[in-house]
Amino acid sequence: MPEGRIVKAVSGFYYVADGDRIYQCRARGLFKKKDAKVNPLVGDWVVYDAISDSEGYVMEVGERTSELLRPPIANVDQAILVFSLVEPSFSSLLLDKFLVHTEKAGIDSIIVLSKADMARMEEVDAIVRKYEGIGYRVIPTSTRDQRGVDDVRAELRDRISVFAGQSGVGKSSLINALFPGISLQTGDVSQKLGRGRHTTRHVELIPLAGGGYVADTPGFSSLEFIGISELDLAESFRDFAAISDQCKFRGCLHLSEPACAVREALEEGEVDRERYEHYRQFMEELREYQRRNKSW
Ligand SMILES: Nc1nc2c(ncn2[C@@H]2O[C@H](COP(=O)(O)OP(=O)(O)OP(=O)(O)O)[C@@H](O)[C@H]2O)c(=O)[nH]1
Ligand SMILES: [Mg+2]
Ligand SMILES: [Zn+2]
Repeated sequence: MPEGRIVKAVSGFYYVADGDRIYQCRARGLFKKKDAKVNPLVGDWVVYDAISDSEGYVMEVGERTSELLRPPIANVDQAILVFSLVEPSFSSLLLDKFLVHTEKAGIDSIIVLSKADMARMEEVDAIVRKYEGIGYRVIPTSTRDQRGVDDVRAELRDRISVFAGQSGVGKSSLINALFPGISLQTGDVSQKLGRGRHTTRHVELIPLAGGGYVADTPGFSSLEFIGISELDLAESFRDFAAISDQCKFRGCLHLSEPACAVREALEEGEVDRERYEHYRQFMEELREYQRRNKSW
């Protein structure tokens, strides 16, 4: 049976690309992988059964190299985390949370700071310095004056990249600015709420003329710590993981353990205090999530 890749999923249909053809498929039955159900995701390689030259059934989902639940996508190489500087205003809390998920998934992240045309330079520089210090590539951009657009484009070549971020930050606008051949729908930000209007409704992988794919995704603003352990959380903070081998205890969670290198670095001002506060807050949220979802 032929194989292809799911490039779009909309209300129970999976759009499977095979060469130049797209097959609108339904899933046949349930998929099992190591006794767990798997739902097909955009980005999945699948075996499908064609029933005409445009329709078929997804029969089998292939092994994944990576998977994200939010946005739901498999087999991407990197995440372009789009965070606007204004409208909606920049949230380091949400950024730190996104980074937990991409680190856990083993996906590289590039931080894009959008709407730089509306922000003060000092504010932009401070965010760039902070996250570059942790080890991320940070690119301020604007689709109004085109700054940063070439730099982002250079990062996308021959790779599969997913654009993720809140509604209204300008993910679709940026993809349009990067590739003039693509014209995705964009929407304005509600003046009253300061939020986007959820213009993009589904995840879609778009092939790039020069090689590679980009996925536009719907915006979202909350993330739960599904499938993440306390140690995963600690390890997903790159800045902590880099020095945790100097903690006295293996598996140190950097909370109240003695001789903790992360807390010492915090006192020395070498670990960012806001990052550490977010870490503690996430640990609380994670524990709360686990309490609520305990299987008795
Ligand atoms: N000032 C300014 N506005 C921008 C920029 N990029 C996008 N916008 C505006 O931001 C609004 C939201 O843009 P979208 O591209 O629809 O945002 P999105 O992230 O795709 O939103 P969802 O699809 O809802 O998740 C639109 O009004 C854009 O014109 C920018 O660089 N500068
Ligand atoms: Mg959009
Ligand atoms: Zn520690």
